[in-house]
Amino acid sequence: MNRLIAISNRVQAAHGGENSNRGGLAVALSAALRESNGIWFGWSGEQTDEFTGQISFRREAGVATATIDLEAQDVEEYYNGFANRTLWPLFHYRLDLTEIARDFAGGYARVNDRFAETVAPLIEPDDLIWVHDYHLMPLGQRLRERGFENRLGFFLHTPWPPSSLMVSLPGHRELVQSLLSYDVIGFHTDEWRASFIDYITTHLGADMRGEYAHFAGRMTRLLVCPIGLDSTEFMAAQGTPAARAAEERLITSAVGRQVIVGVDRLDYSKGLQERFLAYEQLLTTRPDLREKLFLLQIAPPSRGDVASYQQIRADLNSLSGGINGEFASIDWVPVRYVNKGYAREELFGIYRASRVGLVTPLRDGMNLVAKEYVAAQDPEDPGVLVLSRFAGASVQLDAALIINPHSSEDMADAIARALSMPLEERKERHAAMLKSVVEEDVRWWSARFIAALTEGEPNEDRPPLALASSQP
Ligand code: ADQ
Repeated sequence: MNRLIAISNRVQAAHGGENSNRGGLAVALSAALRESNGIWFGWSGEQTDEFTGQISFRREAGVATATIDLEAQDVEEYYNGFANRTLWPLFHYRLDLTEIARDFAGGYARVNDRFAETVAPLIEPDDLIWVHDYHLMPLGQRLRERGFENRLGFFLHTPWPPSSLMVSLPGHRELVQSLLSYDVIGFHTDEWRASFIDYITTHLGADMRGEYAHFAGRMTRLLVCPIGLDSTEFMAAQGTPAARAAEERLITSAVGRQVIVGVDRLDYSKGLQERFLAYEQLLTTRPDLREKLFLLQIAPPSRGDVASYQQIRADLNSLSGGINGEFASIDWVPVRYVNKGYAREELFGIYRASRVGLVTPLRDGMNLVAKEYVAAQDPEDPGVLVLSRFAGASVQLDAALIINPHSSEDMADAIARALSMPLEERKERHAAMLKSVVEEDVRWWSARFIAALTEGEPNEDRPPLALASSQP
């Protein structure tokens, strides 16, 4: 197999220590890279006074990494700015939180150039290059401009927004057009891919033939390829001392009460406020359930430099405080709200001890927590997953209780139903979901994407298409 060079904003090896708060990408990519003996290139997370392009090479958790430092202005404009304050909210359908600023766009272009310039000397002619996520959309084009004809793939970990939202972004045409420099673009679901196709056919005049977008003499394969869990590694936590200790600790402290668990990065896309409100609704309308359950919400802060994240933190503090103030008794706290991360084995134990897994984002590319919850259950006595229909995961995990997170009543009903679901139904639903989690795991995902990236013939061998008239 050709060597793989993965490029993403951050490089975080997948065996972080205690309290590591790793995104789904970190967990998934490390597994893919270890198998392909590749290099993972990205930002170190460190700042430097002046950009030098100096690369630090390391080996972390069996993965070769190559990282660069960025200037403070890069971090502010590209990362905190265009990535986290413009694209992230826009791609999660939150136009109300989307901040548009020319400095952000300028910083984004500059850092994508810096990435291209710095990674270029590492690239050999036969390398497959796999770029990840919304931080680095123009990188493929930047590499093409430097003469690289390698097979280039891009995977979008977030949703792709509807065209009516996308056009709110100044420079949207150039940005999307730059994506068509890749040979393969991967999406988690058909829905995100369909939105992308709608944009490129409507606004760029691209032409779809089967899975291929044809534009300006190039072809790009648009692949639906849902990311999976490293289920083998995650399920190996079963029976480890750390998993058992976490499970027992939670069960002991629950004193016979049912545990409803949520595990999320503290992010407005995850629907945490709505979740708390639904839980409040449940306690209000079902007084018989009070004292018989509690909600354990684990949500380590993320992107604390961005105001909207400070706001959500304040909102959740106030909501959880309000619910506890209203309903708690001397020996019952209805919401346990924990702002820290846990090691993978501990998370496994926490999921396993919980009768209900609440995964209720307002919008989520995939959501790996849903898959982790399923993987951690005891198949003989599994808990129930309550899952938002707006998470990409709901396509594969359709045996969950699928809810609309905007409706507190829907969600409260689903929690109540989950709590009283008969064992046979729980087992049936769980078995269907576990099959998908195990069969369509992270190895399946990366193998599918890499096969698509490897398979295609070089683009320059294809007859150029006369699309000039359909260009904007
Ligand atoms: P994220 O938005 O980060 O990823 P998600 O898929 O839910 O979301 O992954 C979160 C990961 O972080 C999970 O593996 C989870 O276990 C871990 N995590 C969360 N809270 C934790 C805690 N308290 N302690 C330890 N670990 C914790 C983006 C997209 C998603 C997409 C992934 C992968 O937004 O939609 O599923 O990329 O493509």
